[in-house]
Amino acid sequence: MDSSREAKISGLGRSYAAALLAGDEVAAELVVREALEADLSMAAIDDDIIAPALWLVGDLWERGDISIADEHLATEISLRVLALSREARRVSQARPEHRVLLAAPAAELHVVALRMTGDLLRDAGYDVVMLGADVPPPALAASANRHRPHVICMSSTMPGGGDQLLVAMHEVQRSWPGAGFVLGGRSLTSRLRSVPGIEVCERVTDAVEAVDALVKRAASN
Ligand code: B12
Repeated sequence: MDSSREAKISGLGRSYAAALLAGDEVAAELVVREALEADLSMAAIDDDIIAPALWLVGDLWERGDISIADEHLATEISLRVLALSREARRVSQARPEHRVLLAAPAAELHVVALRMTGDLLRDAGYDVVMLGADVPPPALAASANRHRPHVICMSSTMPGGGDQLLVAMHEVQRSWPGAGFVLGGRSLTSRLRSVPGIEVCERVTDAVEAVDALVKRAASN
């Protein structure tokens, strides 16, 4: 193993042990999420991060430095983190099987946020189809019918763009009703925020989570 990877794992291991000793489940979960993002396998997380932290907890308990309740809490946190990280792994492994189509509606030329979103989704493993700026509703509907995306992301900046999005989504639903929608941009109105099957994002950072949520919801229907 190269030394930077080794240093990364031992740093994560120390942070995970500290989280267990502090009884901080959220911090423990964040460490494991960071490990997953660093592409560590579940086996490496189990063997090199979680197990050593629990061994340390056991040693401290034996020496009387922490109580049996502290040891139980550390174990409970680890069991919960294991379940959550396996679910996160399952979701990320399923992403390449899901297609996301991205487009800006008719007359909309602002596409920087849309491109950022496409890159983030691609990096997260989704199969991305980028249509870009100024896509009229019939063309978007035809493309959705052809590419059969699970989710369509759209961005709208110009005034009146919210209505353009509603027209576009309506047209898509007639030819490809299976898609969920993730929307962003400064022209979005509160009307759009309350429509079921639509996720509205303030920031591109929220896109992967929003797409994951729609994919998960579709799978459970
Ligand atoms: C670059 C730019 C352009 C470029 C766009 C090039 C391109 N390829 O995208 C060009 C030159 C084409 C352009 C044209 C125009 N523009 Co312009 N443009 C801008 C500028 C400077 C930056 C926009 C940008 O890229 N921002 C960066 C991105 C990352 O941020 P964002 O879009 O705000 O997105 C954030 C969130 O909303 C969210 N988000 C947005 N979309 C999505 C989508 C998803 C799926 C998700 C998850 C999240 C998400 O995530 C981002 C943050 O993380 C803005 C200034 C500004 N204040 O925004 C003006 C601005 C948007 N433009 C403006 C105007 C007026 C115009 C023109 C009418 C100018 C003209 N007279 O021709 C035309 C209209 C073109 C059209 N029909 O669309 C106004 C809009 C005012 C308004 N809303 O009423 C602005 C605000 C400038 C201003 N202060 O007047 N523009």
